[in-house]
Amino acid sequence: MADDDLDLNSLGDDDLVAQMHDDLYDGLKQEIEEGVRILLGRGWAPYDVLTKALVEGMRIVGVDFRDGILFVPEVLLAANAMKAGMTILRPLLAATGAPRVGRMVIGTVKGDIHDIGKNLVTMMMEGAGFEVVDLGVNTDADRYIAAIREHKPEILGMSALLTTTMPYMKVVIEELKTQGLRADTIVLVGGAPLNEAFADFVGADAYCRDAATAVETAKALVARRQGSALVASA
Ligand code: B1M
Repeated sequence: MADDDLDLNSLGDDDLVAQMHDDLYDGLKQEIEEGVRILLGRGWAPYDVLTKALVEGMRIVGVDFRDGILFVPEVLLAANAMKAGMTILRPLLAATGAPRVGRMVIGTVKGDIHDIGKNLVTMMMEGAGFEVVDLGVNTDADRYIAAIREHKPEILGMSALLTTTMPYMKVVIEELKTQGLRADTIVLVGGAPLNEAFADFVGADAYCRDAATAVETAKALVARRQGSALVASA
């Protein structure tokens, strides 16, 4: 047991999830790992553990960070605890046996080091059968372009969590055009401060509000492109 005072196993599902929100808030990595294992052991789907226990917990952290109740060091601990939980879930989300449907290069844009959402998108895309090349954080246009030339993905995914870094997506898309790569690359963008209007403004193909939407959008746009290619070659 990770906590001497509280046996997480003794809690019902709702209380356990509420406790996990508190533990994430307090950055208690071991407790989060234990909670994730308990929920999985009770037959919870990995996606439900992810969204109901971890993502919702991080949403609460975000509110208090915004309101000046939590500060960077505390939020970093919460992020580490969340990542520990995601590490347990990752192989389970990836092991769906889905046939390979395409490849995506993804990265958080230059100046931005938030990577939890991007990592979540990566996990879900892998689970849906996409091969994902993850460039990490603080990715400049040159690195995106080099990765596209090297890996020839159908999709480029960009993540930004800051209003100050999201405009950089336009820089990358303009560079794709300059280099003659835009027409062959589906560009998907996401991150908490974005919306559809912004995606239109920067010239992306679609805005994805969450990881599940990213998967659905990627599948639909890749299928549409493959359909057009078949028609063109007929
Ligand atoms: Co930062 N931070 N942070 N932070 N941080 C935010 C983003 C903020 C909204 C907090 C707040 O004020 N409420 C605020 C931004 C305000 C703004 O721009 N208007 C903020 C700030 C200000 C900062 C600093 C400037 C703080 C400082 O230093 N004074 C600093 C900036 C550092 C930098 O990047 N240069 C900073 C630092 C940090 C930490 C390092 C402490 C930590 C990051 C740790 C890490 O990622 N490894 C951190 C965190 C954790 C947050 C919050 C609390 C949580 C972000 C998160 O992980 N959410 C965040 C508050 C918030 O977002 N409400 C905040 C959970 C995650 C699952 O959601 O990332 O939205 P999200 O991803 C979703 C969707 O958006 C979508 O799918 C995901 C899954 O469903 N999605 C995509 C995301 N990317 C996608 C890409 C796609 C598709 C979908 O491509 C196809």
